Amino acid sequence: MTRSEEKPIRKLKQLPSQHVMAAGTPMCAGCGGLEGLNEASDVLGENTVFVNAAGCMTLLSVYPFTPFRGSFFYTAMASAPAGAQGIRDALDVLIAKGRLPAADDLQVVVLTGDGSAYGMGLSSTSGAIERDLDFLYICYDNEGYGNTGHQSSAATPLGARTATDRGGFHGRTKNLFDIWVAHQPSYVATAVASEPLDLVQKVQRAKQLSGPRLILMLAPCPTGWDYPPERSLEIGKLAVDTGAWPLKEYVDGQVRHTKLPKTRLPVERYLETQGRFAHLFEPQRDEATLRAIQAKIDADFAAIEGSTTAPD
Ligand SMILES: Cc1ncc(C[n+]2csc(CCOP(=O)(O)OP(=O)(O)O)c2C)c(N)n1
Ligand code: SF4
Repeated sequence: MTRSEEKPIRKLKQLPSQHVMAAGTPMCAGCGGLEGLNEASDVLGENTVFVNAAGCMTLLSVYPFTPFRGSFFYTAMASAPAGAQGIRDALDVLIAKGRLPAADDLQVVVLTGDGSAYGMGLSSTSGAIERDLDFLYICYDNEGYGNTGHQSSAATPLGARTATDRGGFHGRTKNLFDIWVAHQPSYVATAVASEPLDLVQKVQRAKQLSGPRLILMLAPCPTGWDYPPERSLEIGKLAVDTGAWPLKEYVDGQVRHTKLPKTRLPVERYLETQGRFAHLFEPQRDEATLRAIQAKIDADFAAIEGSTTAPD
């Protein structure tokens, strides 16, 4: 279902010249998740209530300080979509009783890391989608339990060193995009802050729809991924250009790729930028793992060419 129409964002110049969120947060310098949230909140605007589960972004809004102009509601790690249900229901009741003008309605936006989105909160998310809850879920995916020291999560990629997999993660990485698509929600998209126009266009599309919607945002994380903070945007771009993070969206039952690399770079160009993959190169190359990472991307792209819609 579609909500009110806004002028489509075709250029970044259409966004406010200053971020809607205030500066000076306690997040790490160079946090890719924070940059993505800044871009998203410029589109969402002030009439937003963020429903957060414990993670790095919880520290954004610690009483009496907040960078948000709207509201922020903190829940337990497994329960953010249930918290969103309560808020959505309360808003609907107030509007139905005439105690809140419809024009003052709020977008209910769940904001969590991948630890919640892929794991601890997945049951709550699945139930919310099944109930057709009208909410947007923004997951900033730093591919680990960042706030507690970057333990492996269900989003951790093959070969990445984490606090719990010192020799590199060799489990199975969940595909959250496909898990959401299997629920047939209104909208699902991947994004990354280093592709800002693609990100804001997706947030705008999601904002104009109702029902369950996901923006799954890769969040380059200098602290957990072990690289200098000034490289976050470059690393986000390499994730897209090597195919490690394909940019796509699901809407009306179709998956569409919004930006395919013109010439896909070898994934090593992305891996070698981050200390979490250094053991794949030194003291000697781990050819088996490097080949497996590249083979997975090649297979994904072969499937893209075979079965999904390419960008306009
Ligand atoms: C039930 C529960 N278990 C563990 C914790 C401790 N904890 C707080 S933040 C966090 C990490 C969350 O990881 P993620 O969702 O990926 O977000 P990030 O920290 O990366 O932002 C954990 C495990 C908690 N708050 N609640
Ligand atoms: S640990 Fe990573 S995700 Fe968390 S605030 Fe720092 S850079 Fe951002």
